[in-house]
Amino acid sequence: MTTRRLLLAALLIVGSLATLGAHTLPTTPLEWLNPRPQKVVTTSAGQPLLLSHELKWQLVASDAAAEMFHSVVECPDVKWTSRRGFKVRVGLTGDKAVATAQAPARAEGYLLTMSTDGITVVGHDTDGLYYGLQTLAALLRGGRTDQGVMFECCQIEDWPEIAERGVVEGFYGTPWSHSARLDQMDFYGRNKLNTYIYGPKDDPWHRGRWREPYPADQAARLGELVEAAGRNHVTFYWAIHPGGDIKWTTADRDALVAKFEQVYELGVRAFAVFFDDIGGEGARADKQAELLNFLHHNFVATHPDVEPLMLCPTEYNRAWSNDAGGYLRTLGSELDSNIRIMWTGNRVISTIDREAMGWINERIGRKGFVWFNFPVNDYVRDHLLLGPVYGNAADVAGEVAGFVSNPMEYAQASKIALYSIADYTWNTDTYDADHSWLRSLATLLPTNSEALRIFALYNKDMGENVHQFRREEGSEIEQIAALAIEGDGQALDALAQVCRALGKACDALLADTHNPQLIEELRPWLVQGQNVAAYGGAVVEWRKAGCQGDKLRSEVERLRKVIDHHDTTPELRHPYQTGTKVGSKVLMPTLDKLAGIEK
Ligand code: 14T
Repeated sequence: MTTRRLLLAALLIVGSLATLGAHTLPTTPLEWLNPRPQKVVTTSAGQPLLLSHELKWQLVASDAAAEMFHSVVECPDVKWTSRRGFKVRVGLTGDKAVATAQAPARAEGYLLTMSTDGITVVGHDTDGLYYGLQTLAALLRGGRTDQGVMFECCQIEDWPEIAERGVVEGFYGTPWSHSARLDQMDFYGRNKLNTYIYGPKDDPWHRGRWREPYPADQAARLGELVEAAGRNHVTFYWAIHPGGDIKWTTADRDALVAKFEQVYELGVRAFAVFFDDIGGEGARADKQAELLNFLHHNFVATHPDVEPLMLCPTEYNRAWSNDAGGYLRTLGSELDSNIRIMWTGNRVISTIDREAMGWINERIGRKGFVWFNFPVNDYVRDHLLLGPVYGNAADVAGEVAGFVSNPMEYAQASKIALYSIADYTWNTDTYDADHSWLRSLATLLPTNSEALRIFALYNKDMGENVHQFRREEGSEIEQIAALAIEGDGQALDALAQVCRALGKACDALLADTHNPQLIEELRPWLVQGQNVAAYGGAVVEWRKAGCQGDKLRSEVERLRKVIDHHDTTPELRHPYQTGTKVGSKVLMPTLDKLAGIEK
């Protein structure tokens, strides 16, 4: 290598390693808010004010608003008074408590002002008030100090860009546990997600045994879940998947209504019918439309508190639709206009843009309801999908009826993406995927956010798959990798450093106790991360020794076998997990190339 090239190499390496660590986390509670609000004006010029513990607060609110306030905003250190205190005014636009203050006139909108004179939270509607209080709660949590609460004087005007935002538990594999779901509901409330669609493929009473009522214990849990959803202003949709064996008879139709009635009795007020991944008789558009219209007239319309129906069609993405067959246009013209239709985009797994929505909306005569198949990993179960949520367009809010994400069977790990789904669906036009991702990691695991970030860098892409959906992974080490393969010593050192950082991150995460459930979910991949790190260290050592030394070589081969063994042997794997891959896009191929191992 010439001196110039060496210099260039050194610069590239320093640059790449710097971008590895180049991330700016917010410094103020306002900047930590998720989703990011539409409009924030600060009026204390970056100077936070202190509300000392000595100060007495006075809540000015109707009974209903006061109750909502206390259920959302914990104020453990606050002393309350009924007169002449620091005023916290809470109410809907037009309420006496908030005088002339007005929330933005949009569904779920709110206004929050914080100043030395007091705090005012105004909702355009009760959901808006709830979200205003969630924002206040986050600011108070973030500003808590020993002396009192620090806050910046500010005015926030906020509303969501997409009306229905959330999650469809719609994956194959082990359904989420009851406690995981309860925990999700709180997470949705805090992050302003308002929709949860219950449709795990492997709940027998959702799909295979859809005609049978839930047994008592399962029914009781469903009831608890609906209640938790309500507390968090989340609409709980219960989905049924009858298409596998449905006969278009009155008997089956009545069985469906009976099942809806049972679930209604448990508190469910929103229903969906899924016809995905089926063929044959169940897949007929005219029959599906007839059934849904029947349910609309004979169930939804007769229960005034039930939401419009939701349908997941059999042709739920463009690649699978047979335009000449007219399936989608039949649904479009025959389905009652109140019924929503789900759509995954141009393919089963795809990101959404205006063009994709234009295509479907024209066919179904309404705005499609997006079923976003990320971070679901049921088609690539050897991979975790912990990377940023990117690729959905900034200008689709007006073209979709709703936007829900299908997650991984790992409820905690899925929150990395769901945090950003909340951010994107609320503030679609200014969403910043990378920044949202960093905030997400730090919020999920404040005790070890940097370790989680480093680990996640090697758990983004899903590898080759039938859906041809890929994610960026490892671009920050690509230059180092190329130079190392050319034999550059500094690049080899840099690669060893990358591996050490990965190994340390896995060690730290395995020892973390902040979120044991998360660590349990990640465990097989954390152990594999340690294996990859050790292998990388040995490979570099062997290369730096000029590929000499039997002991170094046999260590390389031994450590490579450890990775293979861990990947292919189900000692430390979750049920249905097919393998354990880490760093499969760049890191492992690079190490294998350096080791002269063909995979
Ligand atoms: F209904 C849909 F919108 C949908 O996406 N259905 C399934 C879903 O349950 C699953 O989690 C997701 C990701 O694997 O994709 C759909 O399932 C498939 C897709 C296929 F292309 C199952 C088999 C396939 F061949």
